[in-house]
Amino acid sequence: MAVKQQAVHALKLTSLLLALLLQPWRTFGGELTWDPSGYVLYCPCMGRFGNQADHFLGSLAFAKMLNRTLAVPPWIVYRHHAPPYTNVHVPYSEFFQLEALSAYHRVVSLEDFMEKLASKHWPPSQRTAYCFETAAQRSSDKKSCPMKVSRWDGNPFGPFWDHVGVDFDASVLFAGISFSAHHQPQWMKRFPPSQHPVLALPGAPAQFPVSEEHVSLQRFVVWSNKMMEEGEKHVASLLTRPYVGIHLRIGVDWQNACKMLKNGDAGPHFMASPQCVGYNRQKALPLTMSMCLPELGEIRRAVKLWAKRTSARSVYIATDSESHSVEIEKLLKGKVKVVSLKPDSAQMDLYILGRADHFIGNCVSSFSAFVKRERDVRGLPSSFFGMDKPGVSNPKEEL
Ligand SMILES: Nc1nc2c(ncn2[C@@H]2O[C@H](COP(=O)(O)OP(=O)(O)O)[C@@H](O)[C@H]2O)c(=O)[nH]1
Ligand SMILES: *[C@@H]1O[C@H](CO)[C@@H](O)[C@H](O)[C@H]1NC(C)=O
Ligand SMILES: [Mg+2]
Repeated sequence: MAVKQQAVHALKLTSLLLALLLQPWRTFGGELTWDPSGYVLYCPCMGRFGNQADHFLGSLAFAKMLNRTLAVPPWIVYRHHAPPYTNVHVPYSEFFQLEALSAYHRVVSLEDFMEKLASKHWPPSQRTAYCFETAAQRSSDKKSCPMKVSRWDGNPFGPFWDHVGVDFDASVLFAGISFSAHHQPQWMKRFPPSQHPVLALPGAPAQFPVSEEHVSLQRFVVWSNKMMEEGEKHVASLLTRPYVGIHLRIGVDWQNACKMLKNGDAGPHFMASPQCVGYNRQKALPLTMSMCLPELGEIRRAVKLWAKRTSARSVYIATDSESHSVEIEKLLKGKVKVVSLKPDSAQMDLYILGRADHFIGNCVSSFSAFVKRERDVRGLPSSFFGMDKPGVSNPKEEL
């Protein structure tokens, strides 16, 4: 035990040292120095956690492509149904290790950027926003980037920049350029860091869902020690291995979303679905209703199959609404412990699903996609409702 702990310590120390060495602009006192290659700032203003995480991976790649330090934004958590009934801005490092990102590229938390660098190097009155001409169409003068307003009511844009303490003084518009690697030279030419040190954007410089080439960046997203400790405590006290983790994305908003598929208004590429039907549009597998919105019958079928295949001793249910735990318990004849924690923070569900011996996710959900990517990094098996083998259609039952 002591030896193991020492090893863990040594590992932590090594990674800390590595992180420090990989950040030459960060002195050993922890003081930040200005990066002459510039910064990328953005608001994770689209969607909830899963969407923000997809966007984060693309933004990380974008910053690296431009050789700019990424100012890592806090996560926006919407708390409209529980106190404090407003958006909460949770620092990246609450959930994940900021240092672990440094193995890929230079980062600083947006909070540190503001606190330690902005007053000197990006002072008020010199804060320029950058956006697509089309985005500026949303503003009243059609020439300003919509940093704090949106078509709707300004949420989450305004609260985000207010939280960070930023007002924008000017806008630079662009067009005919995209965030893909293809346009790297244009970005460098158009926005040299000497003249445009801080590229502050209204949204993530990335695609949703995450593009295929950036999926593997998930390996740099490492849970914080606090999350790991708490998560392991839950796993140890609630669950017996092997356990199957399932993600039920079945709430009202999802039922409405999946109606688009039912009505034929959505093709096989629908939200996070490339993760299971394949990224190639021409070759994409069919996306069935039971993959989008599994009915109780499909939930039972898949849980029974994987509980049997893995000789599961427990099942962990993460859900956006109902857990169906009574039905699942009955299905497994009381021999398998069925647990649904319904944690206050959705990230705890993600953690526990990530550590399961088998995971059954929802192909269309970016919340499930986070878990799937993390498990792929660790070589752990996953399947989806309606698709037992990722990338292979189930034998026909419906369409
Ligand atoms: N705790 C918990 N929250 C969930 C679960 N499924 C969905 N949610 C909530 O619903 C949100 C869904 O939005 P998002 O993360 O963008 O994923 P997507 O809409 O499924 O692609 C999550 O961020 C959570 O806040 C779940 O299994 N457990
Ligand atoms: C990238 O940025 C770093 C940090 O500012 C700098 O040292 C390095 O020379 C830059 N690389 C290139 C190719 O410009
Ligand atoms: Mg969503």
